[in-house]
Amino acid sequence: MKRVTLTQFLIEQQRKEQALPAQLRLLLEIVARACKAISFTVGKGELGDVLGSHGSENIQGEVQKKLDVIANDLLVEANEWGGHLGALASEEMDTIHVIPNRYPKGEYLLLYDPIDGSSNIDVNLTVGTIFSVLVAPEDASGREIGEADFLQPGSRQVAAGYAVYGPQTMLVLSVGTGVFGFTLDREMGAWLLTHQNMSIPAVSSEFAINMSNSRHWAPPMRRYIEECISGTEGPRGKDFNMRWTASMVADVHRILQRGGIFLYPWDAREPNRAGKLRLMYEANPMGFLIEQAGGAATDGQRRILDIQPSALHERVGVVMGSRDEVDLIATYLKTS
Ligand code: AHM
Ligand code: MG
Repeated sequence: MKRVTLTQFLIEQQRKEQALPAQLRLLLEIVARACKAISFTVGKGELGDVLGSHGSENIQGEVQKKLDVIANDLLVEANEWGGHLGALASEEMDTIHVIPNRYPKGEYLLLYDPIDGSSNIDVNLTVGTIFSVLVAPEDASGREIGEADFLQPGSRQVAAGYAVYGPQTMLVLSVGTGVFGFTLDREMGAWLLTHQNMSIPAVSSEFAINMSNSRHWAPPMRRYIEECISGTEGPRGKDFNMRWTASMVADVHRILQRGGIFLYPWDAREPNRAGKLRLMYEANPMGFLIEQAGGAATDGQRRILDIQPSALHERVGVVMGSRDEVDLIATYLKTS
């Protein structure tokens, strides 16, 4: 069977009426190439001496794994020479990385979480890379990009996606015209379109949450999960299933295909109603994909993509997936 490659797909998007700009196409190809390199590195595991701790901490006080650092460096190296970026930002870097003067610069801003689900690395379970693309504000042309230029709501993303390093490596991408999945053909080294127009069923009966945090949740969140667990006996009148992989990429990837809801809500341990996950590197790109696939994404109160960020590494509560379930939780939170 002859399949469409990622390059063909992107060129076709470029030729459409709402054309994908050529510079953005090149940027996405470079990100995809870096994800290919990360996939091979992840796949080597112990043989490549890439497992274990790097012995450093990131700005959020989390211990960095060797692979967090390797994947971050691969993305920086792959992207900084291309000529289409003004700067990039990463969950694993304290502040933004402005493209050095020895390279040409462009109007795009790239944000990413190089290895999402880091706690899975050393036990050979699924991890991924998440990325988001913004355009630098118009008044930034001719001056150096600053952190403030990145603080744009997720609705301004022009592209977002993730690579999932599971039994197969896949790239799932949206440029605002739906969600498309590409599987890495390891022999050819090519991304081939395998998942057209991915869409989330509105109704579902599967949830993903770290139940060990339940004592810290807000009461409406506890109510929602308790009602799911009470099955046919409870007010929902049906049985629910639970999955938690501790890798947002893997959980969202499942939900994009068979529906369900992913929750990492704000809990009482976090001040200012901030959750665990990062707005700019995790919630925004995944929220963009989920909406593009017909689902919904909120922090419980606000649409994720409407949130005006106030800091690069800002954290946020996350509720995303099948629209009906997200709406129900929003109702519980409003009436509490
Ligand atoms: P990471 O980017 O440092 O890996 O953290 C994000 C991950 C998500 O992928 C996942 O949903 C969550 O953290 C798991 O957290 P927990 O270990 O608290 O269940
Ligand atoms: Mg992450």
